[in-house]
Amino acid sequence: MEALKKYDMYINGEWTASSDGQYFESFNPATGQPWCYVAQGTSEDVERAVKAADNAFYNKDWADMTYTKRGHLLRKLGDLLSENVEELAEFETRDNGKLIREMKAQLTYMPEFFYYYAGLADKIQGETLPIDKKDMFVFSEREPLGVVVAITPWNSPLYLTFIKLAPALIAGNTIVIKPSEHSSASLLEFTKLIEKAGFPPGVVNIVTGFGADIGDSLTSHPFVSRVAFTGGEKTARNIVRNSAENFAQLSLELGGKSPNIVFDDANLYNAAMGTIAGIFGATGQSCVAGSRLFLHQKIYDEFMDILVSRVEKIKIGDPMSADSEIGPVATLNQLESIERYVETGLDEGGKLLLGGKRPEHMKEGWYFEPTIFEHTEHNGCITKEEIFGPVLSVMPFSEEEEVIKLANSTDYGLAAGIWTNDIGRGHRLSKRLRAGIVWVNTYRSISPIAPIGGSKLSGYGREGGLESVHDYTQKKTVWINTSSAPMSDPFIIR
Ligand code: TXE
Repeated sequence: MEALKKYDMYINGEWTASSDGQYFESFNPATGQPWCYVAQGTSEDVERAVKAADNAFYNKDWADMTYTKRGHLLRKLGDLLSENVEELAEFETRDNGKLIREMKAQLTYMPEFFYYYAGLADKIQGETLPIDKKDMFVFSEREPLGVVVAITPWNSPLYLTFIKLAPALIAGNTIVIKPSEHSSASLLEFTKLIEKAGFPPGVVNIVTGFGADIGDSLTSHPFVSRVAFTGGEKTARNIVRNSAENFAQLSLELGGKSPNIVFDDANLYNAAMGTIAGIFGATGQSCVAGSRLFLHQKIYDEFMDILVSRVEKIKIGDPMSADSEIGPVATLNQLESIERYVETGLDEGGKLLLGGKRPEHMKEGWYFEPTIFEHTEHNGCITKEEIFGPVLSVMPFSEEEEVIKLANSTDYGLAAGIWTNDIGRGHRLSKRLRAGIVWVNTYRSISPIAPIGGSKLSGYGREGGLESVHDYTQKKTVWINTSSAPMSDPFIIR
């Protein structure tokens, strides 16, 4: 049998094993079999990585680098990414089961994140202040925070790294990235491009391993100024608690239970495609998954015919095949959790219209059929909790006010979809829905220019867009006394 590929970590510009030389297996969800080994980081490795990032932050090779030059570096990284889309797509598909067609499309677009932030490099500027004191010249400038920690989940390892990495670096920070133990390989492959682009050693460090082993030492480390986290609620609570130790600033991008609302005047075909994109794209393992579908009762039957007839034709298969439309879920744990939710949905009296089980023709690997539940009321666990799998809950409504209330009756606040041809209604609802992202007549659209993030149990902070760069900086205010006159009374404020 062929030996499994082995990945080391990347600390201070060097590839390194963990301090105790341990590796763990990473699985291919399409086969359920291990396909590579990844270095199992320890607290000592965290210490090495954070110290390397801290040193690099003060080292002149990075600290004195002009913003323009940092922009060139980031652009170069974007170019290298463009040249390596095919290979990186394959690594991510093998490691987390995401469709190769989606990965190629995603990674073909991803260089835009680097180009966008590279373009902002020389616009990270301060202001002169119209100060109300005589003989004082006062200005502010934006400076980097220091060492940033990025913690990413398994569902979109590269994208969710890029959206943190690009603004953090362009602002002049250094970074330690901890990818998910379930999907570290694509980032480690991408790290070879970071190396090639020529970032000084220690500016980007990757520590791999289990969150339970190294998460605390990473997020509570006194040298860490900011933690950018995407993942689950339980981990987020832990990170918030740890921030009481080092007062690290946080951005938390957690899950959702996002509503997709279809009105009777909508283009039903597009709305059905948007519904499928929302809940069955990425096998439903998306923070913005449109897992609650609210259908106006006038078009309920017509819409369901369109939806169901397309979902029945969805091709479940090997994610490496270009024609597969649903691949496996990323972990066995996640698959079993989805199965438990389906059981609960049935126990609660939901009507299972489609799916609800592992597909018979895919015996190997962690596959699950696209699943649709119909509910007459918006209550019960599966209409409230994030399932993070291909499970859709459908509910009818008849009035605008009613659906706003239903859509907002969730502990989450990440995303929402509205399908209507009434432009006024589109605007009205966008305002009233409690969600950080609202899509009208589209779903799952992304861009580096448009921030993402949520409220309530979906977390806080935004990623992407201009403000994201500002989040990776802090303002410094500088006062210059332009007068040479003798100082007056030193015991009063000036
Ligand atoms: O996330 P975890 P899990 C949701 C989704 C899913 C649930 C749990 O509902 O079912 O969260 O997923 C690292 N300190 N989302 O358990 O554990 C971990 O190693 C520091 C939504 O996989 O939070 C990984 O790198 N870090 C979400 C990262 O946190 C720790 C995407 C995420 O893993 C840690 C994923 C600790 N104590 C899950 N423990 C989205 N917003 O897209 C773990 N980690």
